[in-house]
Amino acid sequence: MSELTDLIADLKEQEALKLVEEMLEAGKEPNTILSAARKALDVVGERFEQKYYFIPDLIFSGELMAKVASLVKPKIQTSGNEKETIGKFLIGTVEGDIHDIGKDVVAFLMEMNGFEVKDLGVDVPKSVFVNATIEFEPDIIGISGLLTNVFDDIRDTIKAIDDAGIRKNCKIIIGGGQLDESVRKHTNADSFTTDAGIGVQQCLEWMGEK
Ligand code: B12
Repeated sequence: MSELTDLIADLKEQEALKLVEEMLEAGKEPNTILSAARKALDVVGERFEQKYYFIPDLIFSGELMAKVASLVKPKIQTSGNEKETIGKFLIGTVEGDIHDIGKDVVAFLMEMNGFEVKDLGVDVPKSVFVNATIEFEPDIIGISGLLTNVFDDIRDTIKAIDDAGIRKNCKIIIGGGQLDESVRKHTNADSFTTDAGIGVQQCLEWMGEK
């Protein structure tokens, strides 16, 4: 594990944020920093499962991750904000799930890569996804879900979009740390990812195909 991963996993806020600033000053890639931070949150999750960390620690780690992301974002902004809009991206965290840090990272990166983004927030009912799809007419819909017990809600959301007859003009990508190909199949999404950068590449590819 990197030093940054260790510091965040141990919830050492001041030291972690100082190190992020130093890494940015030294020219470290923003994505390297974000992925080291994400690894740390996996460790936090494991410690939570082992009952070594508790809910307040999860909350604290989430806040720390959000602070890291806000330090890193301006560096990403300077490297690609002059592009024209290349498509519309609708995103939200599925009903039953309130995790939003990963979703916010994706929304930000998509915007930086030229997408017009509409963010529906967290705990989004399927009817809200359907109505927003009708109104916003996205090229791509992103659904975030981190809890294994919301996989059926993701499937139901995608089914509702299908049933409304509005899926033919858009692709659907799902994202979250617990996802894999079997969940993609179960939910009938077009693609899945556990990594925002890969998700953005997939979306850019889709826009190239259009
Ligand atoms: C922080 C945290 C919280 C915070 C969330 C704060 C917030 N504002 O989001 C709080 C304290 C609220 C929380 C609550 C809970 N949590 Co929680 N939480 C986490 C933790 C530690 C980190 C999540 C995180 O932000 N990661 C960092 C981000 C950047 O990573 P990410 O979300 O995976 O996103 C990346 C990719 O997945 C991808 N991505 C994500 N979404 C999307 C969407 C699209 C379209 C795309 C393209 C890509 C993409 O891009 C991101 C960047 O690369 C995880 C552990 C983990 N390893 O994920 C547990 C974890 C997700 N939580 C867990 C649990 C159990 C809960 C609770 C049920 C606990 C409880 N008993 O109350 C509640 C559920 C509340 C609810 N209804 O949603 C479990 C889920 C286990 C499971 N199998 O379902 C985990 C895995 C911890 C664990 N190992 O036990 N949690």
